[in-house]
Amino acid sequence: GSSQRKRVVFVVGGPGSGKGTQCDLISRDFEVPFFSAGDLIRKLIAAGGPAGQQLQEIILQGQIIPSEVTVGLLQQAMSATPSETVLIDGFPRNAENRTVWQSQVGYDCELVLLFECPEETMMQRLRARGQGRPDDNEETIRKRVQNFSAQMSPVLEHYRALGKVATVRTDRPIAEVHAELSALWRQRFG
Ligand code: UP5
Ligand code: MG
Repeated sequence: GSSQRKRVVFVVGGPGSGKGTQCDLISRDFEVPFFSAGDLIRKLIAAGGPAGQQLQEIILQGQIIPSEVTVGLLQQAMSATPSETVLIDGFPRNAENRTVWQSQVGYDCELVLLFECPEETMMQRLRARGQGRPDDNEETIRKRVQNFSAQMSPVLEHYRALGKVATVRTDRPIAEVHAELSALWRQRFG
């Protein structure tokens, strides 16, 4: 049923660290569905309405939208897939995200894949991306990077204490990062 417990893998890392790119590849190779919190939020905004406008303003400030909204979107997406394992890209972003997930979903993730990338590299990638995301402007990019480093530490501390964090350096060619992630995935999940 929809409340079936799943094996959840969180993929976290700064903006432009390569989360979407690598989740696509893992999803393809291991046939595991992935849900991007950011994509789900952008779809909700695109659907229109005053609530969407408020969310868009938060995103343009590089801030994190209310946890209940994001967790609701992720729950909805997860309940629609029969897969036992799911990848979640770009969540949690702060301590409150994590605790709301825990109370709303009722169980924690199994693994956190942390993408480590120098800030300057991430910013260069986002400047160069030019796929028309409204938050890819210089001012918002800077705020996204700042908020990531300011707000993720308690989340990572929590998961490190549980031995759930696997760190991957992502300032390398896409194929190299993917090879390392694939090996890690095979080792963990067969
Ligand atoms: N690229 C990727 N890998 C590369 C490599 N190894 N070498 C060279 N280039 C590489 O990659 C970014 C760019 O770099 C691309 O052009 C890619 O080709 C290239 P991508 O894979 O898109 O990186 P990703 O980490 O996914 O970057 P993204 O911009 O999506 O990260 P964000 O974390 O900023 O975006 P997200 O969509 O997750 O969130 C957006 C906003 O939504 C947040 O700022 C926040 O306001 C809001 N949000 C919430 O409030 N709550 C949430 O739970 C989630 C989001
Ligand atoms: Mg992304």
